[in-house]
Amino acid sequence: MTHRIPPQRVEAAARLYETIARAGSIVLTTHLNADGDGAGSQAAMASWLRSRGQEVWIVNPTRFPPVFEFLIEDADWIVDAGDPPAREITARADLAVVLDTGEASRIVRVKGLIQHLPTVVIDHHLPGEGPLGGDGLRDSEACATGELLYDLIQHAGDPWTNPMRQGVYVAIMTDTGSFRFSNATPAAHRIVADLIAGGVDPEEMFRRVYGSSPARRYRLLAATLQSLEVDAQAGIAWMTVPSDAYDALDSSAEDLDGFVDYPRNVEGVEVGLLFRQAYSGATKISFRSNRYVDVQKLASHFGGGGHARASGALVREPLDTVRQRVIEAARQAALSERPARG
Ligand SMILES: [Mn+2]
Repeated sequence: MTHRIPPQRVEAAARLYETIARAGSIVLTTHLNADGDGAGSQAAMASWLRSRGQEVWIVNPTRFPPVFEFLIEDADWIVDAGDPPAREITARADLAVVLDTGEASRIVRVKGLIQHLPTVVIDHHLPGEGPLGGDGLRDSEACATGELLYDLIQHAGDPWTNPMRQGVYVAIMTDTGSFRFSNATPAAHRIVADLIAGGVDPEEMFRRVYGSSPARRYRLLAATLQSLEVDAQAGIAWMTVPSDAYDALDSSAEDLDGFVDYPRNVEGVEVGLLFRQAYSGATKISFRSNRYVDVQKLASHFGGGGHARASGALVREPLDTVRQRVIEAARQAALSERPARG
């Protein structure tokens, strides 16, 4: 049983493919602090388009995460948005493809670089408040952006190479929490089965992504776990990343990957929250839920968004003032959305 493009995506995939096929030079971008889905999808898409003889560049708002660099066939394809070549490349490109977000606010400084270009979006997030225009392939039913990219490449009928398979595999592996979350759908497993049959080594992918954390990540986790608080009555738990430890350890955003799962996984907890000071005067919040609270809705009250079980927000207010309001909103949501027993 192989995966087939869901009927609701066929038309969009066909249109998007026509647009992409016409472009000689293409810029790929994703949201700030690229995760495995954003970075893996970019890696796969870059390999795919290069194999077709098209010119492709990856220009992200923040540094391409080193942990996913092994997925990129040629390091020269990555161009820093702040460097002069980014300006030249985007000036003469024909098309911009935004992956794993549809929000202008999440590609920050890349927005200015690509605003003169026709832009398409490949994304599986629910639409937020500042959607990017343009055609594309958007479906919040997809487990990951990598699933949509798989469909697009299948539609194109081009041969799969190993770098293409590995990028899509890592996209799906990371966004499904290594096939544990509710988005580990039959489609996700069918696609991954196909990728493994094609030569992807699951053990190697897992080790390269999760089995090579710098020691500072665990030291920061130890410091952050000290702050764990639980409201057992409401079923919420939260932690705060200590800024002093973050700075002292010379940490980066990718070190925090998975931290929010600790409060979420506390027995009896429905909503897990992670707070951190993003830069002076701004607070980053990660929201997770287990069964019934829609954290996309919760995050949208704070200008954020994402998915029903995993969302995020960046609030331009100091940590101490925003934290209490978020905890209170989460408490209300957990209590009011709790299903009646019976
Ligand atoms: Mn994603």
